[in-house]
Amino acid sequence: MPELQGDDAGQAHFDAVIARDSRIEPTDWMPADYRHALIRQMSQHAHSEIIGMQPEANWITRAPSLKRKAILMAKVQDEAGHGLYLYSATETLGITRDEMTAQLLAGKARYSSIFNYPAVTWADMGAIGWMVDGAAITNQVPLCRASYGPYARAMVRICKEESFHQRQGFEILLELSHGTPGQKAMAQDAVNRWYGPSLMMFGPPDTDSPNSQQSMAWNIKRFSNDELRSRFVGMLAEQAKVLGLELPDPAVRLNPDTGKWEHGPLDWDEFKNVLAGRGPCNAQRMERRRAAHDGGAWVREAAAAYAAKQAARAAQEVA
Ligand code: FAQ
Repeated sequence: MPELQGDDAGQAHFDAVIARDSRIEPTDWMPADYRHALIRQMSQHAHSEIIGMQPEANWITRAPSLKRKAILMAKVQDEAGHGLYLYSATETLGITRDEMTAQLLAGKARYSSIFNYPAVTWADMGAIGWMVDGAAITNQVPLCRASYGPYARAMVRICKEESFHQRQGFEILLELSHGTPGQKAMAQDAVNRWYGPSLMMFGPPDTDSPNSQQSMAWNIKRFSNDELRSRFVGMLAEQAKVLGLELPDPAVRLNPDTGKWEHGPLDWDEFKNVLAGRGPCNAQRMERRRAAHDGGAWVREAAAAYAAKQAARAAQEVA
Protein backbone atom coordinates (compact mmCIF):
# COMPACT_ATOMS: atom_id res chain seq x y z
CA MET A 1 0.00 0.00 0.00
CA PRO A 2 1.44 3.46 -0.89
CA GLU A 3 2.34 5.61 2.11
CA LEU A 4 -0.28 8.29 2.90
CA GLN A 5 0.80 11.93 2.52
CA GLY A 6 -0.34 15.31 3.89
CA ASP A 7 -3.95 15.54 5.09
CA ASP A 8 -4.60 11.86 4.31
CA ALA A 9 -1.77 10.84 6.62
CA GLY A 10 -3.00 13.34 9.22
CA GLN A 11 -6.54 12.01 9.05
CA ALA A 12 -5.32 8.40 9.34
CA HIS A 13 -3.27 9.30 12.43
CA PHE A 14 -6.20 11.23 13.93
CA ASP A 15 -8.61 8.33 13.30
CA ALA A 16 -6.19 5.87 14.88
CA VAL A 17 -5.72 8.06 17.99
CA ILE A 18 -9.48 8.37 18.44
CA ALA A 19 -10.02 4.64 17.82
CA ARG A 20 -7.53 3.64 20.53
CA ASP A 21 -9.04 6.26 22.86
CA SER A 22 -5.82 8.22 23.17
CA ARG A 23 -5.16 12.00 23.13
CA ILE A 24 -4.81 14.51 20.32
CA GLU A 25 -2.17 17.15 21.10
CA PRO A 26 -1.95 20.74 19.77
CA THR A 27 0.79 19.95 17.23
CA ASP A 28 -1.11 16.95 15.79
CA TRP A 29 -3.07 17.27 12.56
CA MET A 30 -6.80 17.45 13.28
CA PRO A 31 -9.92 17.89 11.11
CA ALA A 32 -11.10 21.50 10.86
CA ASP A 33 -14.52 20.52 12.25
CA TYR A 34 -12.95 18.89 15.32
CA ARG A 35 -10.89 22.04 15.97
CA HIS A 36 -13.99 24.18 15.54
CA ALA A 37 -16.10 21.98 17.87
CA LEU A 38 -13.44 22.21 20.56
CA ILE A 39 -13.07 25.98 20.23
CA ARG A 40 -16.85 26.30 20.52
CA GLN A 41 -17.22 24.12 23.61
CA MET A 42 -14.02 25.12 25.41
CA SER A 43 -14.45 28.87 24.89
CA GLN A 44 -18.09 28.65 26.04
CA HIS A 45 -16.87 26.75 29.05
CA ALA A 46 -14.22 29.43 29.79
CA HIS A 47 -16.77 32.24 29.42
CA SER A 48 -19.11 30.37 31.79
CA GLU A 49 -16.47 30.23 34.49
CA ILE A 50 -15.81 33.97 34.18
CA ILE A 51 -19.45 35.08 34.01
CA GLY A 52 -20.20 32.48 36.70
CA MET A 53 -18.22 34.55 39.21
CA GLN A 54 -20.92 37.22 39.23
CA PRO A 55 -23.84 35.59 41.13
CA GLU A 56 -21.55 34.60 44.01
CA ALA A 57 -19.34 37.68 44.01
CA ASN A 58 -22.61 39.48 44.72
CA TRP A 59 -22.60 37.85 48.19
CA ILE A 60 -18.97 38.32 49.26
CA THR A 61 -19.66 41.55 51.14
CA ARG A 62 -22.76 40.06 52.78
CA ALA A 63 -21.45 36.63 53.83
CA PRO A 64 -22.66 35.95 57.40
CA SER A 65 -19.21 35.44 58.98
CA LEU A 66 -15.51 36.01 58.32
CA LYS A 67 -15.05 32.27 57.70
CA ARG A 68 -17.88 32.19 55.13
CA LYS A 69 -16.49 35.29 53.46
CA ALA A 70 -12.99 33.77 53.15
CA ILE A 71 -14.40 30.53 51.71
CA LEU A 72 -16.61 32.37 49.23
CA MET A 73 -13.75 34.60 48.09
CA ALA A 74 -11.54 31.55 47.55
CA LYS A 75 -14.29 29.87 45.54
CA VAL A 76 -14.89 32.87 43.29
CA GLN A 77 -11.13 33.16 42.71
CA ASP A 78 -11.03 29.47 41.79
CA GLU A 79 -13.66 30.13 39.10
CA ALA A 80 -11.45 32.89 37.67
CA GLY A 81 -8.56 30.41 37.61
CA HIS A 82 -10.72 27.85 35.79
CA GLY A 83 -11.59 30.45 33.17
CA LEU A 84 -7.89 31.20 32.68
CA TYR A 85 -6.82 27.55 32.31
CA LEU A 86 -9.60 27.07 29.81
CA TYR A 87 -8.74 30.17 27.78
CA SER A 88 -5.10 28.99 27.70
CA ALA A 89 -6.10 25.47 26.66
CA THR A 90 -8.32 26.92 23.91
CA GLU A 91 -5.50 29.15 22.66
CA THR A 92 -3.57 25.98 21.76
CA LEU A 93 -6.16 25.51 19.01
CA GLY A 94 -5.13 28.72 17.22
CA ILE A 95 -7.51 31.35 18.60
CA THR A 96 -6.39 34.14 20.92
CA ARG A 97 -7.97 35.06 24.24
CA ASP A 98 -8.66 38.53 22.82
CA GLU A 99 -10.63 36.97 19.97
CA MET A 100 -12.64 34.79 22.36
CA THR A 101 -13.36 37.75 24.62
CA ALA A 102 -14.44 39.83 21.62
CA GLN A 103 -16.88 37.05 20.63
CA LEU A 104 -18.36 37.02 24.13
CA LEU A 105 -18.67 40.80 24.37
CA ALA A 106 -20.28 40.97 20.92
CA GLY A 107 -22.88 38.41 22.04
CA LYS A 108 -21.59 35.86 19.49
CA ALA A 109 -20.43 33.26 22.04
CA ARG A 110 -22.58 31.51 24.59
CA TYR A 111 -22.00 30.95 28.28
CA SER A 112 -23.93 28.61 30.55
CA SER A 113 -27.64 29.35 30.93
CA ILE A 114 -27.39 28.88 34.70
CA PHE A 115 -25.56 32.15 35.28
CA ASN A 116 -28.52 34.18 34.07
CA TYR A 117 -30.45 33.52 37.28
CA PRO A 118 -30.24 35.82 40.32
CA ALA A 119 -28.73 34.85 43.70
CA VAL A 120 -31.28 36.46 46.00
CA THR A 121 -30.56 35.04 49.47
CA TRP A 122 -27.55 33.64 51.35
CA ALA A 123 -29.03 30.16 50.90
CA ASP A 124 -28.43 30.59 47.17
CA MET A 125 -24.70 30.29 47.90
CA GLY A 126 -25.48 26.85 49.30
CA ALA A 127 -27.73 25.90 46.39
CA ILE A 128 -25.22 27.12 43.80
CA GLY A 129 -22.41 25.14 45.42
CA TRP A 130 -24.47 22.00 45.90
CA MET A 131 -26.44 22.01 42.66
CA VAL A 132 -24.55 24.17 40.13
CA ASP A 133 -21.09 22.93 41.06
CA GLY A 134 -22.59 19.46 41.50
CA ALA A 135 -23.92 19.58 37.94
CA ALA A 136 -20.60 21.00 36.73
CA ILE A 137 -18.69 18.06 38.28
CA THR A 138 -21.10 15.48 36.89
CA ASN A 139 -20.56 16.98 33.43
CA GLN A 140 -16.83 17.60 33.80
CA VAL A 141 -15.49 14.38 35.34
CA PRO A 142 -16.05 12.56 32.01
CA LEU A 143 -14.36 15.52 30.25
CA CYS A 144 -11.12 14.56 32.08
CA ARG A 145 -11.04 11.80 29.45
CA ALA A 146 -11.84 14.10 26.51
CA SER A 147 -9.75 13.30 23.45
CA TYR A 148 -8.07 16.73 23.31
CA GLY A 149 -5.10 16.59 25.71
CA PRO A 150 -4.99 20.21 26.95
CA TYR A 151 -8.75 20.21 27.67
CA ALA A 152 -8.65 16.86 29.49
CA ARG A 153 -5.67 17.92 31.62
CA ALA A 154 -7.24 21.28 32.55
CA MET A 155 -10.35 19.39 33.66
CA VAL A 156 -8.48 17.25 36.18
CA ARG A 157 -7.51 20.21 38.35
CA ILE A 158 -10.81 21.99 37.77
CA CYS A 159 -12.77 18.95 38.97
CA LYS A 160 -10.74 18.72 42.17
CA GLU A 161 -11.59 22.32 42.97
CA GLU A 162 -15.24 21.88 41.96
CA SER A 163 -15.65 19.05 44.43
CA PHE A 164 -14.52 21.33 47.25
CA HIS A 165 -17.05 23.89 45.97
CA GLN A 166 -19.80 21.32 45.97
CA ARG A 167 -19.04 20.25 49.52
CA GLN A 168 -19.02 23.83 50.80
CA GLY A 169 -22.44 24.44 49.20
CA PHE A 170 -23.79 21.25 50.74
CA GLU A 171 -22.46 22.31 54.13
CA ILE A 172 -24.13 25.76 53.91
CA LEU A 173 -27.47 24.09 53.18
CA LEU A 174 -26.95 21.48 55.92
CA GLU A 175 -26.37 24.20 58.49
CA LEU A 176 -29.38 26.23 57.34
CA SER A 177 -31.67 23.22 57.21
CA HIS A 178 -30.77 22.40 60.82
CA GLY A 179 -31.13 26.04 61.90
CA THR A 180 -34.26 28.05 62.69
CA PRO A 181 -37.52 27.34 60.78
CA GLY A 182 -36.85 30.57 58.83
CA GLN A 183 -33.38 29.38 57.83
CA LYS A 184 -34.72 25.99 56.79
CA ALA A 185 -37.42 27.67 54.68
CA MET A 186 -34.77 29.87 53.04
CA ALA A 187 -32.71 26.77 52.16
CA GLN A 188 -35.77 25.00 50.73
CA ASP A 189 -36.71 28.06 48.69
CA ALA A 190 -33.21 28.23 47.18
CA VAL A 191 -33.32 24.52 46.28
CA ASN A 192 -36.75 25.02 44.70
CA ARG A 193 -35.49 27.87 42.50
CA TRP A 194 -32.16 26.31 41.40
CA TYR A 195 -33.43 22.77 40.75
CA GLY A 196 -34.86 23.22 37.22
CA PRO A 197 -32.12 25.56 35.94
CA SER A 198 -29.38 23.24 37.28
CA LEU A 199 -30.91 20.25 35.46
CA MET A 200 -31.01 22.32 32.27
CA MET A 201 -27.26 23.03 32.52
CA PHE A 202 -26.71 19.63 30.88
CA GLY A 203 -28.16 21.00 27.65
CA PRO A 204 -31.24 20.13 25.61
CA PRO A 205 -32.74 16.63 25.60
CA ASP A 206 -30.80 14.11 23.48
CA THR A 207 -33.49 14.26 20.80
CA ASP A 208 -32.79 17.98 20.41
CA SER A 209 -28.98 18.10 20.83
CA PRO A 210 -27.39 18.77 17.41
CA ASN A 211 -23.76 18.50 18.58
CA SER A 212 -23.86 15.39 20.77
CA GLN A 213 -23.52 12.64 18.20
CA GLN A 214 -20.39 13.98 16.50
CA SER A 215 -18.91 15.12 19.78
CA MET A 216 -19.30 11.62 21.22
CA ALA A 217 -17.86 10.00 18.08
CA TRP A 218 -14.75 12.18 18.60
CA ASN A 219 -14.55 11.24 22.31
CA ILE A 220 -15.01 14.86 23.40
CA LYS A 221 -18.29 14.11 25.17
CA ARG A 222 -18.45 10.68 26.78
CA PHE A 223 -22.10 10.60 27.82
CA SER A 224 -25.24 12.18 26.42
CA ASN A 225 -26.95 15.20 28.01
CA ASP A 226 -29.85 13.06 29.31
CA GLU A 227 -27.57 10.37 30.69
CA LEU A 228 -25.62 12.90 32.76
CA ARG A 229 -28.82 14.66 33.85
CA SER A 230 -30.18 11.36 35.10
CA ARG A 231 -27.00 10.64 37.11
CA PHE A 232 -27.15 14.13 38.60
CA VAL A 233 -30.78 13.75 39.71
CA GLY A 234 -29.82 10.51 41.44
CA MET A 235 -27.05 12.25 43.32
CA LEU A 236 -29.39 15.09 44.35
CA ALA A 237 -32.13 12.70 45.48
CA GLU A 238 -29.83 10.81 47.83
CA GLN A 239 -28.08 13.89 49.22
CA ALA A 240 -31.37 15.81 49.72
CA LYS A 241 -32.36 13.13 52.25
CA VAL A 242 -29.22 13.88 54.29
CA LEU A 243 -29.92 17.60 54.02
CA GLY A 244 -33.50 17.14 55.19
CA LEU A 245 -34.72 19.11 52.15
CA GLU A 246 -37.15 18.18 49.37
CA LEU A 247 -36.54 18.27 45.64
CA PRO A 248 -39.40 20.24 44.03
CA ASP A 249 -40.14 17.34 41.68
CA PRO A 250 -42.41 14.48 42.78
CA ALA A 251 -41.50 12.51 39.64
CA VAL A 252 -37.90 11.88 40.75
CA ARG A 253 -37.40 8.12 41.08
CA LEU A 254 -34.98 5.33 40.31
CA ASN A 255 -36.59 3.25 37.58
CA PRO A 256 -36.01 -0.35 38.70
CA ASP A 257 -36.34 -1.65 35.12
CA THR A 258 -33.73 0.63 33.53
CA GLY A 259 -31.62 1.29 36.64
CA LYS A 260 -31.74 5.01 35.70
CA TRP A 261 -32.97 8.01 37.65
CA GLU A 262 -35.94 9.84 36.17
CA HIS A 263 -37.30 13.35 36.73
CA GLY A 264 -40.40 15.36 35.81
CA PRO A 265 -40.73 17.67 32.79
CA LEU A 266 -38.42 20.66 32.52
CA ASP A 267 -39.36 24.06 31.10
CA TRP A 268 -37.48 23.97 27.79
CA ASP A 269 -39.20 27.18 26.62
CA GLU A 270 -37.57 28.95 29.54
CA PHE A 271 -34.19 27.40 28.54
CA LYS A 272 -34.60 28.66 24.96
CA ASN A 273 -35.49 32.12 26.21
CA VAL A 274 -32.41 32.25 28.43
CA LEU A 275 -30.22 31.13 25.50
CA ALA A 276 -31.81 33.82 23.35
CA GLY A 277 -30.72 36.47 25.89
CA ARG A 278 -34.10 36.86 27.59
CA GLY A 279 -33.31 35.30 30.98
CA PRO A 280 -33.74 37.20 34.26
CA CYS A 281 -30.12 38.44 34.40
CA ASN A 282 -28.68 38.16 30.85
CA ALA A 283 -28.50 41.93 30.31
CA GLN A 284 -27.01 42.59 33.76
CA ARG A 285 -24.36 39.85 33.40
CA MET A 286 -23.17 41.16 30.03
CA GLU A 287 -23.22 44.77 31.18
CA ARG A 288 -21.00 43.85 34.18
CA ARG A 289 -18.66 41.83 31.98
CA ARG A 290 -18.26 44.72 29.52
CA ALA A 291 -17.67 47.19 32.35
CA ALA A 292 -15.02 44.90 33.89
CA HIS A 293 -13.33 44.52 30.50
CA ASP A 294 -13.28 48.28 29.90
CA GLY A 295 -12.16 48.96 33.45
CA GLY A 296 -9.28 46.50 33.04
CA ALA A 297 -7.95 48.09 29.83
CA TRP A 298 -5.19 49.93 31.69
CA VAL A 299 -3.94 46.65 33.20
CA ARG A 300 -3.71 45.02 29.78
CA GLU A 301 -1.95 48.09 28.36
CA ALA A 302 0.51 48.22 31.26
CA ALA A 303 1.23 44.48 30.98
CA ALA A 304 1.81 44.77 27.22
CA ALA A 305 4.12 47.80 27.69
CA TYR A 306 6.09 45.94 30.38
CA ALA A 307 6.41 42.83 28.18
CA ALA A 308 7.65 44.99 25.25
CA LYS A 309 10.21 46.66 27.53
CA GLN A 310 11.45 43.28 28.78
CA ALA A 311 11.69 41.92 25.22
CA ALA A 312 13.65 45.01 24.09
CA ARG A 313 16.03 44.63 27.04
CA ALA A 314 16.54 40.93 26.30
CA ALA A 315 17.22 41.70 22.62
CA GLN A 316 19.81 44.34 23.64
CA GLU A 317 21.57 41.87 25.93
CA VAL A 318 21.81 39.28 23.11
CA ALA A 319 23.19 41.93 20.69
N1 FAQ B 1 -26.23 26.94 28.47
O1 FAQ B 1 -25.96 20.18 20.96
P1 FAQ B 1 -25.92 20.59 22.39
C1 FAQ B 1 -19.60 25.76 35.86
C2 FAQ B 1 -26.18 25.19 23.67
S1 FAQ B 1 -19.10 25.67 34.26
C3 FAQ B 1 -26.01 27.62 27.32
O2 FAQ B 1 -26.37 19.60 23.40
P2 FAQ B 1 -23.18 20.42 23.32
C4 FAQ B 1 -18.57 26.02 36.92
C5 FAQ B 1 -24.98 24.54 23.02
O3 FAQ B 1 -23.83 25.34 23.23
C6 FAQ B 1 -20.62 25.47 33.35
N2 FAQ B 1 -26.00 27.01 26.11
O4 FAQ B 1 -24.47 21.16 22.74
C7 FAQ B 1 -19.04 27.03 37.86
C8 FAQ B 1 -25.44 24.47 21.60
O5 FAQ B 1 -25.32 25.75 20.98
P3 FAQ B 1 -24.23 26.07 19.83
C9 FAQ B 1 -20.32 25.35 31.92
C10 FAQ B 1 -26.20 25.68 26.10
O6 FAQ B 1 -22.06 21.37 23.27
C11 FAQ B 1 -19.89 26.70 38.90
C12 FAQ B 1 -26.92 24.21 21.71
O7 FAQ B 1 -27.30 24.63 23.01
N3 FAQ B 1 -19.89 24.00 31.63
O8 FAQ B 1 -20.73 25.65 36.08
C13 FAQ B 1 -26.40 24.93 27.26
O9 FAQ B 1 -23.02 19.08 22.68
C14 FAQ B 1 -20.34 27.67 39.80
C15 FAQ B 1 -27.28 22.74 21.51
O10 FAQ B 1 -26.78 21.91 22.58
C16 FAQ B 1 -19.49 23.66 30.40
O11 FAQ B 1 -19.45 24.48 29.49
C17 FAQ B 1 -26.42 25.60 28.48
N4 FAQ B 1 -26.62 24.99 29.67
O12 FAQ B 1 -23.57 20.14 24.85
C18 FAQ B 1 -18.65 28.35 37.72
C19 FAQ B 1 -19.06 22.22 30.23
N5 FAQ B 1 -26.56 23.63 26.91
O13 FAQ B 1 -22.89 26.11 20.52
C20 FAQ B 1 -19.10 29.33 38.62
C21 FAQ B 1 -18.56 21.92 28.84
C22 FAQ B 1 -26.48 23.57 25.57
O14 FAQ B 1 -24.29 24.92 18.83
C23 FAQ B 1 -19.94 28.97 39.66
N6 FAQ B 1 -19.61 21.90 27.87
N7 FAQ B 1 -26.28 24.81 25.08
O15 FAQ B 1 -24.64 27.38 19.30
C24 FAQ B 1 -20.38 20.81 27.60
O16 FAQ B 1 -20.24 19.77 28.20
C25 FAQ B 1 -21.39 20.92 26.49
O17 FAQ B 1 -21.05 22.04 25.68
C26 FAQ B 1 -22.87 21.04 26.98
C27 FAQ B 1 -23.78 21.22 25.76
C28 FAQ B 1 -23.28 19.78 27.72
C29 FAQ B 1 -23.04 22.27 27.89
